[in-house]
Amino acid sequence: MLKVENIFIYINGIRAGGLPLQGREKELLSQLKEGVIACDEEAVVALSHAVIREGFDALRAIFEGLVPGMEHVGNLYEQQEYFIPELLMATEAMYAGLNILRPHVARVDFGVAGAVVMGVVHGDVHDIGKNIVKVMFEVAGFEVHDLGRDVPLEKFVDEQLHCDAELVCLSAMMTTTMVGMRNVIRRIKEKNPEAKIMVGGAPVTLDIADRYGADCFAENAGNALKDAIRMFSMLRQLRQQAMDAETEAERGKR
Ligand code: B12
Repeated sequence: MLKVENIFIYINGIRAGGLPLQGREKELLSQLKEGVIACDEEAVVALSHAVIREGFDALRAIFEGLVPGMEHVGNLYEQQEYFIPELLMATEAMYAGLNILRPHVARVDFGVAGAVVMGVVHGDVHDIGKNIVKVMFEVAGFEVHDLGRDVPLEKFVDEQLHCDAELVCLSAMMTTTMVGMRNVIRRIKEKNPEAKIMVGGAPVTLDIADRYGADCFAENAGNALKDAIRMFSMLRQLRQQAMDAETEAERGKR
C-alpha cells in the first residue's frame, strides 16, 4: 500500500517529475498526441495497441499522449483554426484510444478507497474531462458510480443516497451549465449534510466552488485524486477518533 505522502510523488510522476520519456515510448506518445490533433482515429487506435503490445504504461499514454492532444485541439478551436466538426472527430479519436488503454491501467492501493458519484451537470455534454478524472479515481481503487453527461439534478441526489457515496464529483465545462452546480450542491447537502462535494471543469474556480458551497475544487485530474485521498484519509481518521473516544467513555462508565 502506498503511504499518503508518497501519493504526491506518484501522481506528479505521471505527468512531470517522473522518469523522462525516452526512445520508443517518447515517440509513441508524441504520435498519439499528434494523432488526436490530426483527428486520425485509425492512427490513434494503432498507436494505443502498440503502447500495450510493447509493454509501456497505459496511464502515462493517456496523460502524456491523449490528454495533451485534446488540450491542443482546444487551443486550435479557441484560435478558430478548428471548428465543431474537427472537435467531434478529435473527440472520437481520443475516445478510441482511451477505450483501448483504460483496461490496461494498473491499479495502485492507496488504502483509502470508497464510493464516489461522478457526472457532468444538466445541459452539458462535455465529458472528456470527467472521464479523465474517472480514470484517476479508478487507478486509486475508488468505486466510481458514473452518471455520464447531461445529468439531471435529482439523479445526483438519488445516486448519492442510493450508494451512500462519501464524495460526489460534479463537472461543468460551460458557464451556463456551471451555475446549475449550486442547486445540485444545495439539494445533496439538504438530503445528506455528511456528503462531500468536489467540483471542476474549465470555467470553475476556487472562488466559485466556495460560493456554491462545494467542499473541494481541483483544476485537473491529478489534483482531484490528491484532494480526494486527503479528504478520505481525514474522514477515516476523524471516524476512528470518534470511535476511540466512545470506547474510552464506555470504559469510564464501567
Ligand atoms: C471538445 C469540446 C467540445 C466537444 C465535446 C465532446 C465531449 N464528448 O466532451 C463538442 C464538439 C461536443 C462540444 C460542444 C459544444 N461546445 Co465545446 N469545447 C470543447 C473543447 C474544445 C475542449 C474540452 C476538452 O475536452 N478539453 C480536454 C479535457 C481533458 O480538459 P477539461 O475538459 O478541461 O478537463 C480537465 C479539467 O477541467 C478538470 N475537470 C473536468 N471536469 C472535472 C470534474 C471534477 C470534479 C474535477 C475535480 C476536475 C474536473 O480535469 C480535467 C482533466 O485534467 C472546449 C475548449 C477548451 N479549451 O476547453 C470547448 C468549450 C468547452 N465548448 C464550448 C461551447 C460553447 C460548446 C457548444 C455550445 C458549441 C456549439 N456552438 O454548439 C457545444 C455545447 C454542447 C453542450 N450542450 O454541452 C465553450 C464553452 C464556453 C463557456 N465558457 O461557456 C468552450 C470553452 C470553447 C470556447 N472557448 O468557446 N465542445
